[in-house]
Amino acid sequence: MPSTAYGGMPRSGRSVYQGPGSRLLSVMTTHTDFSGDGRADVLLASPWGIGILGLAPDGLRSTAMAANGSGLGGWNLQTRDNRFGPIGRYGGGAAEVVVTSPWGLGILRQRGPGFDVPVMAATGTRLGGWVMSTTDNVLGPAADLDGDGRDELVVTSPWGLGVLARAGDGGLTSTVMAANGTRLGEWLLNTADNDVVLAADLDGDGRDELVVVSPWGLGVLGLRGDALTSVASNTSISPHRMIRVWVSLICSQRVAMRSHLGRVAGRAQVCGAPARARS
Ligand SMILES: [Ca+2]
Ligand SMILES: [Ca+2]
Repeated sequence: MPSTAYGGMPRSGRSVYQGPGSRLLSVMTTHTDFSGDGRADVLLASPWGIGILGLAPDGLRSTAMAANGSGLGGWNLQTRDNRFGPIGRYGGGAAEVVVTSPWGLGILRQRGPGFDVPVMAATGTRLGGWVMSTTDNVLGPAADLDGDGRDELVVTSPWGLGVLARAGDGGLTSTVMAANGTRLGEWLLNTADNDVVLAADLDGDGRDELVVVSPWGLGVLGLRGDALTSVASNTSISPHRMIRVWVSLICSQRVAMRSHLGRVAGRAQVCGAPARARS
């Protein structure tokens, strides 16, 4: 189980870590291997820029960094107004992170000691049928709903819910769209009070399901065919899996609360259970 605990300054000459203004970004998921070496990394943003820390025998070392103002494949990095997340394997390989700004959305990945943003879309762009807007879209979680080994991006807006996936041309396109008021199986979609709180493969079929909560209760949505639908839960999900999901849910909420507090005060102790349960 990867650890995201952070215990001090990286020992490189320059440091992306800038004390209380730094934000630890890689606490919401276990898939944080940005370099592709099979080991989890720590992603940080600070008033200086962004960086990735990897655990070496003598401590944490920065393996990639970029200063604010860098042009990352056309993306103007500015941690003052850039927001990061969710982290996912959108290309099916190493971890990548969605980055948003008032201008639009990109997918940021590590490239050697730096970063690039191979996918960008300005606010107002139509991705398939979904009109992407960083003004009112809520992004996440990342989930491999179709089981092809690549994560999709779940996005909600005042209109409804969409699923964005990498397209053949390398861009993003919507693979699922559902307006508020639509019945997804037995679940009545209303993004005004629905929250997608977790993605996990609850039934072990290799496809992630989405755990959705509302004032009414909790539902599980899965991609069946080309549509999201509520998954018959009690008969197909073993108690063992549900326990893992609940532990993950509780821990992800604890982590989310700390994330909203938004500060790494010298060290971060992170709940160890994965935010996305797989077995
Ligand atoms: Ca997928
Ligand atoms: Ca599944």
